[in-house]
Amino acid sequence: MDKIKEILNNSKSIVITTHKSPDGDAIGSSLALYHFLKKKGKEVSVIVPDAFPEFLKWMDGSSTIIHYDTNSEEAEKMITAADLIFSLDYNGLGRIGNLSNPLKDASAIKIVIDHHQDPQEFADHYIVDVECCSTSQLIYELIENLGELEKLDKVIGACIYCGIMTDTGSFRFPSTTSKTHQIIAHLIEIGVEGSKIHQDVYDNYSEQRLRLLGYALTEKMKVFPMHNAAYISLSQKELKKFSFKKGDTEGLVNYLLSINGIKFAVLLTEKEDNISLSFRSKDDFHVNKIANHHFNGGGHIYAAGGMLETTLEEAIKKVEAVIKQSN
Ligand SMILES: [Mn+2]
Repeated sequence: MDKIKEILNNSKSIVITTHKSPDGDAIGSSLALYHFLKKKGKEVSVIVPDAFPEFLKWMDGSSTIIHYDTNSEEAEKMITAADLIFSLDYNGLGRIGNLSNPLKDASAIKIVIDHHQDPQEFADHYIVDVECCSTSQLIYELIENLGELEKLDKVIGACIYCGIMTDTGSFRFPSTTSKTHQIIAHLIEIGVEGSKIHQDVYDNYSEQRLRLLGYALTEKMKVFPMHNAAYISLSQKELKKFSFKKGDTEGLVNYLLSINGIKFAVLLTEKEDNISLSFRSKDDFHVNKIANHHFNGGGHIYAAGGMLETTLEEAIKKVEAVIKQSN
């Protein structure tokens, strides 16, 4: 912490980066750190590899975020000029797409703050806690350990709340600890409106998104009670039928785990040129290794992702084979 303090004191121009398809924790932790560093008088910018969902745009500062895929020139200028770069909520350069190129070349000091397993070596300093529920909680703890909790205000608090809420499935995943609840309690004490944030994130489905959910559960869910597993697959054609927008399938895979006895859940989504897979599990069933061994991916013990460069049909076959052999 002394080292981090020293680095922060010596830095003027700071860039915060996070992973592709940024989620609530990625944007929440990035903007929380952004506002905190701004309060400390730093020049700060947040750079993301690509777009993030509409339901995160209520967060203060979200409109200042630079998107690398559509504004690489500006992003590269910031990265070259930075003396400190934070990597939040990702454990390897493979998670940030082409943004890895300018990052690799940057002369700035690099600090990773993350809760994913097996961080790769691409930074100078690591604040990694794989037991921690979210990177947003790690940002709170960073501010706490720096002895600067007095700088924590409603704006920073709302970003942290959002990150913790989304990464813990609204405070119910096993990674939710008493410390998590103590942090949330503190955020509520300083005026963060939890129920408002929950509404902003979860109660803003389009009609089409809710219909897509209904269709996926009624028509596309396959359950394997003998293997405690279930999956849903969605083709491009089906997604288009429901006017799919980024983020519309977020959380869909979790519904499968609400079936009695189901411990292993998979969502397969056909993208433009590959199949994206999302895995969830509980109890003694761990998905990070499965994602890694069979699906070119990885992640957390109970939540992971993968990618196959095959047809949707072949990907479904592979998932069924893995389901049948793994439990
Ligand atoms: Mn996270």
